[in-house]
Amino acid sequence: MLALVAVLSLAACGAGADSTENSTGNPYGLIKPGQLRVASLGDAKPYTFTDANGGFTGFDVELFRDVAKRMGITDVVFTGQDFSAILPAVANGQFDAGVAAIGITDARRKTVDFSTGYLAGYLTVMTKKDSGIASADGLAGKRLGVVQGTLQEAYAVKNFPKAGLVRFPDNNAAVSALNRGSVDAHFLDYEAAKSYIAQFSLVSAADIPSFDAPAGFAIEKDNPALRAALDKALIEAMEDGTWKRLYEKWFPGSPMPEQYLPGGDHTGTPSAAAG
Ligand code: SNW
Repeated sequence: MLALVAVLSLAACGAGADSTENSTGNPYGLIKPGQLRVASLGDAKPYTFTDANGGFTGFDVELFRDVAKRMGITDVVFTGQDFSAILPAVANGQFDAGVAAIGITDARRKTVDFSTGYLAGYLTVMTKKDSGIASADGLAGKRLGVVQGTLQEAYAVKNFPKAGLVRFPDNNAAVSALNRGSVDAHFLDYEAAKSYIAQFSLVSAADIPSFDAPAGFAIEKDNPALRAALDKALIEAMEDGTWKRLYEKWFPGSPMPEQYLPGGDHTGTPSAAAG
């Protein structure tokens, strides 16, 4: 009897030690324990882009690194993809996360899960000063660039039926086409547009609210531990003012959605911010 008790307690110890090791070794089920592999974009300044040295930076990149650090992870590896490749690559487990101002929608939720939202803003129709396009109505009969797989593409298909859509793999290709006149306008995220507008003396013809699709970090489906850890860290970053500091650094002068500021309802539905 004593011997049996001894064997049982040894077995229990063994099992306990194993499961402790598993849960501390890779609690978030990452491809490589202790490392976050992220699919991102090299040309969506100031959200996610590569600097002169080829390193990834921008609001989303710095926010994600901050969130990862709160989870105890400093080894974060960003890889540039075409936008249309990011969600499929996350869905099939090639990356631990997708980070690129990716709006949370029900359609996308069919293939991936998302963290809570961390950014809500506008979709911008960007054009040349002399294009004659002064509003979304002016797009009738014009060629409009969109990046494949974006909300802009879906919005344009639905709402700009008279525009001729030209699909591009990335913003840089679309902006070159705009600058050389092979498209009349390009439809992209507001802050990225602001950056190209400053660089190439372009103008905005329309800013369309996209508050119903706040950006979130995309992760593979059915990984509640990773999702909960990202949400906890994101909410901490909002509450202690880190989100605000990064927002002011990367989007100077842009209105700030209140729910992401300290004391805000961090997981509430975003709405347009006052001034
Ligand atoms: O829906 C918006 C959100 O409100 C915020 O303004 C950040 O951008 C969005 O998530 C839309 N972003 C596009 C998309 O999700 C394009 C992303 C990209 O070009 N990187 O399709």
